[in-house]
Amino acid sequence: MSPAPAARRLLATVRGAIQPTPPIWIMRQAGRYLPEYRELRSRAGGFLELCYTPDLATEVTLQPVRRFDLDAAILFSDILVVPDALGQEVRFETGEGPLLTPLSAASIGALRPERVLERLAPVLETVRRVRAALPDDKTLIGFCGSPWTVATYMLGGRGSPDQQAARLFALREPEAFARLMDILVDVSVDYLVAQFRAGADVVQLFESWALNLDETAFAERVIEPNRRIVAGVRRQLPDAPIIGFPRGAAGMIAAYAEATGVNVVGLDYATPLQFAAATLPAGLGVQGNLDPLRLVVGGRQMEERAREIVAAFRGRPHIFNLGHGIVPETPIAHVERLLEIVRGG
Ligand code: 1CP
Repeated sequence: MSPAPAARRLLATVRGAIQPTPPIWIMRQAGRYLPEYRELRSRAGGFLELCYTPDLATEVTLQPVRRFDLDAAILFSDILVVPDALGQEVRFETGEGPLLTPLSAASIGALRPERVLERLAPVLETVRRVRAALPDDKTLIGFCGSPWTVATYMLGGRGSPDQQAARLFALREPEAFARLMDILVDVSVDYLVAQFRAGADVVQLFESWALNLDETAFAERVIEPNRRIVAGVRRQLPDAPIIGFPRGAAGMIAAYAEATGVNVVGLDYATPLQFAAATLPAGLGVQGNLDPLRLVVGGRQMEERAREIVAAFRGRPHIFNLGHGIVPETPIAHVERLLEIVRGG
């Protein structure tokens, strides 16, 4: 883990500082809305090759920070490099999103957790190169997918609106499911510790599919595995700063924050501001939560809501962000305007 110069505003906020204006990064900030990303992507071959080529992945990580002077870089990679490194077949088809050969109870035993760090060595090399190239005042965010979210792809074979394949598997095959979650918890701990050691300042746990779960399932599949990851990382790196993003946690958000011990909880855009302010403990940091489509439309629809979000979280550690990933149609000028607003314009 790098030292924490006071000048790394975003890192200081994760550690509990309250800033005059919130630091900002943008979920999925490196991506197809940027012409420089599209240009490099067209030369790179496949998406996984891009993730596993440190030169190119470093360049793509730095692009949005350079263009917008954001407060943080986020490692350019994907949550599905972990199943790929475990030996499951993962493909990214243009326009289709990720496609995996779905696991069965029997094929879980064929996963190869002992090889994960070796296979993810190029990603860790990207972390080192980004940290070396990044200005000292910028925070570097590493990440992994949380076990339930990664498992929904491993079991369903693709993203799905209701995660039905994984939800049925977890109920029908509780032992095999628990084995899969144990594997994902263990490799995630090792992978995140390795990212910190390579130069990440903060890591984010992406639980993008925390929705559609009853409270029992949420406690077992979301809270408990994320808690184990946070505890496992901190056994090796006691003060490791961690952001948790349980998208769709709704009424379970305070329970998630308390039980996992994350420093900052990421709020999706459906989370009401006053509900978050009232239910989350006073000193806990929050991140979010502008609807990405307001950034597509811009103008009053974006500006008024952005100001409401800033106002609602004044007085607690707050990192400004979208409430989910930026979409490819987003005009660059709207991102520039959002930064002016968040920085007091
Ligand atoms: O061809 C392309 O350019 C592919 C588009 C793309 C990109 C740019 C994918 C495929 N992944 C990424 C990069 C990525 N993914 C980052 C890079 C860093 C940054 O933010 O700039 C990160 C953090 C992710 C994380 C990720 N991947 C999540 C969690 C965040 C979220 O949006 O909920 C998820 C769910 C994925 C899976 C995935 N990978 C790619 C796509 C299109 C998807 C979503 C598929 C689906 O809807 O199910």
